[in-house]
Formats: sequence, structure tokens, C-alpha cells
Amino acid sequence: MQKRIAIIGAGPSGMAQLRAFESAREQGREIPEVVCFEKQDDWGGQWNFNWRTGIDAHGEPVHSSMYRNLWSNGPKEALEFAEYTFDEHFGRPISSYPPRAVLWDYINGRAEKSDVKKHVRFSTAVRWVQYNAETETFTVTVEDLVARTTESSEFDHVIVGSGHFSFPNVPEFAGIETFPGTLRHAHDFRGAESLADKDVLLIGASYSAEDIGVQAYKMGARSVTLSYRSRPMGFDWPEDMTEVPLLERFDGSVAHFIDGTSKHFDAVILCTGYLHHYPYLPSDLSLDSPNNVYPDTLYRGVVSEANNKLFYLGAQDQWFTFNMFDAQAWYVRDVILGDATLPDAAAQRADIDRWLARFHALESAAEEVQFQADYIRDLIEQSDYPMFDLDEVVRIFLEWKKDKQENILTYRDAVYPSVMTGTMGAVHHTPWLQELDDSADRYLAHPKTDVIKVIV
Ligand code: FAD
Ligand code: NA0
Repeated sequence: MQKRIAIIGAGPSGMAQLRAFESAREQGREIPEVVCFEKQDDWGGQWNFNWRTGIDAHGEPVHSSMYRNLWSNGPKEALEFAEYTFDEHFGRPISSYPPRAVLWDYINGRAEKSDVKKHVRFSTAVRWVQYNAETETFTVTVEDLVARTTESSEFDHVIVGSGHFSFPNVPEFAGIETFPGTLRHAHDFRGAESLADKDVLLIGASYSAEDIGVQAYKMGARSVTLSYRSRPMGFDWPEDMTEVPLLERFDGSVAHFIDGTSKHFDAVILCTGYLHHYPYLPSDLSLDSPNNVYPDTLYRGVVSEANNKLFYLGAQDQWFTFNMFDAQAWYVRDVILGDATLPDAAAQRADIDRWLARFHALESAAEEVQFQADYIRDLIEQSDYPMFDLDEVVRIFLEWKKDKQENILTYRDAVYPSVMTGTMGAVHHTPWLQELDDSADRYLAHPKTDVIKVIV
């Protein structure tokens, strides 16, 4: 009997899995019946912007944490698909840091081309997944959010692609409940325009704090203060952007920090990260991990040790993104098709322990990037996904880090060559700091003739 596969989520990971199966079908392979459940009404996951915050039109938690003004925070050359290049999609060179809508267009383009949309049930939320030891199948219960009907069906394998940057980690601070200004987590941040002329406090010292901070600066915030717990980001911040140690307490609108300093704020954004949270999985199957590049209990970073018929895509913290999800999806496909065999439980554990030992010995971000590159190489060697020059991508990442260190406001103006095609990124018609229109139309417009309002 034909196997049945459930994919949970049609973000970049779920779309990679759909593409992986389609690629095998194109080569004449018989592939299982694949059903992808996506709770939003379109695919793209985080890249599918939603103006709503809190709950959506169906009463579901809003998934995407992206904001209107978001542009790629890493060079596009580091995430390019090895089998669907930017050149193929756009037909001409584009810059290295496209805005959200342009990257959505790219991932949508590949998926549309391979005609996999028919496998996706949109506006359908997975409610519960139950493994039945007797039948060795999973019962997957879903709700059609439009028809408001629930149904259950059996699957041989379940592939989790629901992401892990959606459920905010929200710490408590003394006095926060009486802070009179605007207060939200980065998950609910949609645009920095309202921060103009405001004193803004960001708590956290990672990508959300960094990027929302520079967005606030770009949109004319009076001051931007970034409060770190472990270590400052240490960029050469412009005037009116400062890093301070951890927040201790609020006294009305005044924040007191552990170094004894204090300041009044109009707005606070908690950039304190996200939780791995899989409310549709029983605890024995649910991944429980901090956000890191090698979550424990996943063989080759994808196969659940607890149940080898369950897989996770994109569960790692991400330097690499789209092409890492591809490498994972191609390998998972091959395990399901029987082209890749899994070792026994002891050998799986030994392999996980080897990677964990290396992970725990990492001492710098540069080593972490190399670690993730080596992890991806190991995966690609197991399947027919086209190998690409991962060491060159590492080099691009290191250049990117250097560019950010030199100037956090201009790093997005740099360009890099494609590892897949050699094509050099085109210099964008407008420096990022002066570009106030984040639309794909504006981005893809050639001429430099538009009048730009400069706010620096
Ligand atoms: P997601 O994109 O999170 O997709 C998961 C999908 O699962 C969603 O469509 C969701 O609706 C669906 N889903 C969830 N639960 C259910 C359920 N119960 N039933 C059915 N469907 C469900 N990466 C980059 O490469 N460059 C960037 O510039 C970048 N910027 C980012 C900015 C922000 C603010 C965030 C949060 C992340 C950013 N990322 C960036 C990383 C991003 O996570 C990945 O690019 C990518 O979106 C991960 O893909 P995914 O499919 O694993 O998860
Ligand atoms: P993210 O920055 O949202 O990126 C997610 C941060 O929160 C760490 O600095 C951590 O400090 C801090 N933190 C956690 N609990 C805290 C507490 N109780 N008090 C103070 N600080 C606390 O989250 P993380 O996990 O990186 O950092 C949490 C993802 O979103 C990333 O993958 C990133 O790529 C993506 N993103 C991309 C963009 C763009 O592309 C923008 C935003 C986010 P500590 O002490 O643990 O270091 C433009």
C-alpha cells in the first residue's frame, strides 16, 4: 500500500520537503502520498507577512514574527537554493540583502514551478498527533479553520516543519506591569514608524534587538537603548544608540539597570527570543531544546530519536536557512523512500553525542558557522541534493560579520558573488538607510530617478 506522509507547516522547511519529493517524482520514482497542513491561508511561513498581532481571523496565534520593514539580515548568497538560483528566478542580478517580499517571491517561485501547491491544505491547523504502536502509524487530527470541522487520518510518517520563532519567550521584570508606555515582544512588532521621536528600550542582544534597534533609528527614534543579559553586541552604534547591562526594574516609565544607571522610556520591546513549542505533539515526541545549532535528540539533526518515523526540519538556530532546509528535506525524503538507512539506536546516540561534543566545544560565532556548514555537508553527502561550496558560504558569512562590525547601518549595501552561479550581486539603487519603501515593486525598479527622502 502507498505510504502516507504528513508535513506540518508550509514555511520554507515544509516547502523544501514538498520540493524534495517532487524532485524524486521527476526522476521517475514512485513517491508516497504527501499531505501538507498549513494553518495560514498561504505558504511562506515567517515570510508570509501578517499585519495582525496576537490572534488571527480564526482565533489562532499569529505565526509570523516578521515586520513590514524587514530586509534579509544575512546575504542572500548564503541561503540560495542549489537547484533554483536567484538568476533563474529574477533573470538578472539583484542585491545581496533583499526585503522580505522579494525573498518570499523567490521561495514561492520555486514551489510554484514544481507544482506542489496541490499537496497543501491551507487554513488547516494540526491539533494533535498520536502514535499507535500497534499499527506503527500516526493519527493526525486537524481542524479546517474555515469550515470549522475536525478530522483524523492515518500517516506512516510525520514531518514537523512548524518553525520555532513564533512562541515568544517573555521574561518578567519588577515593575513592568505598570510601565505606562507601549510594551510588546518582538513577535508583535510590525513596523518602526511609531517609534519616531520616542525613547526606545530593547531588551536582548541578538538579531531582533539589533535589527529592530536600527529600524527604530532609521525611522527617527530620539534614542535607542539596548539592554543585554550576557554580553553586549558591541557594534559601533551611531550616536543615540547605546548598549547597557540588564534591566533590573521599572519605576513608572523609568528603567533602572544593574549598573545603577536609569532612563525614561516611551516604548519597550522585549527582544528576548522564542520557545520551541509544539502544542500538537505529546511530550514524549515534542522537541525540548533551547535555541541552538545542535538540539539534542535528533539524529542527523532531523530524525526524532524517540520515534524514527517522526522528523523535524529547521529545528536548529539558523546561520544557514533555505539551503539547510533543502539538505534536511532531501535526506528525510531518502530515509522515507528507503534510499538512506538509519543505524540502530545506540549508533544514532553515538553519532548525536559526537556532534554534541563538537558543538559544546565551539568558542566563537565563526566556529559555529563552520559547524553548521559541516553539518549540512554531511547531510548533502547522503542524498542527491547538489553539493555546493559550503566553505565559500562560510567565507561570505565572515565577510558579512566584518561588514556589520565596520558599520551596522551600511552593511546591507555590500554585495557578494553567488556560490551557485558566480553572478555578483547588483548594487541596489538606493542605500538601505535611505530606502523607506520596502515593497518588491520598488526594490525591483531599475532606475535611480526616484526622489528619496533622507532622514539621517
Ligand atoms: P516558519 O517559517 O516558521 O514556518 C512554519 C509554518 O508552519 C508556518 O507557515 C505556520 O503557519 C505553520 N504552522 C505552525 N503551526 C502549525 C499547525 N499547528 N498546523 C499547521 N501549520 C502550522 N532567515 C533568513 O534566512 N533571513 C532572514 O533575514 C530572516 N529573518 C527572520 C526574521 C524574523 C523576525 C524571524 C522570526 C526569523 C527570520 N529568519 C530569517 C529565520 C526564519 O525562521 C527562516 O527563514 C524560515 O522562515 C524558517 O522556516 P520554517 O519553515 O522552518 O518555519
Ligand atoms: P532573536 O533575536 O529574536 O532572533 C530569533 C536574546 O534574548 C538573547 O540575546 C538572550 O540573551 C536574550 N534573553 C533571553 N531571555 C532574557 C532575559 N530574561 N533577560 C534578558 N535577555 C534575555 O532571538 P535569539 O534567540 O537569537 O536571542 C534571544 C531569530 O529571528 C534569529 O534566527 C534571527 O535570524 C531571526 N531574526 C532575523 C531578523 C532579520 O533578518 C530580525 C530579527 C530576528 P542571552 O543572555 O541568552 O544571550 C532582519
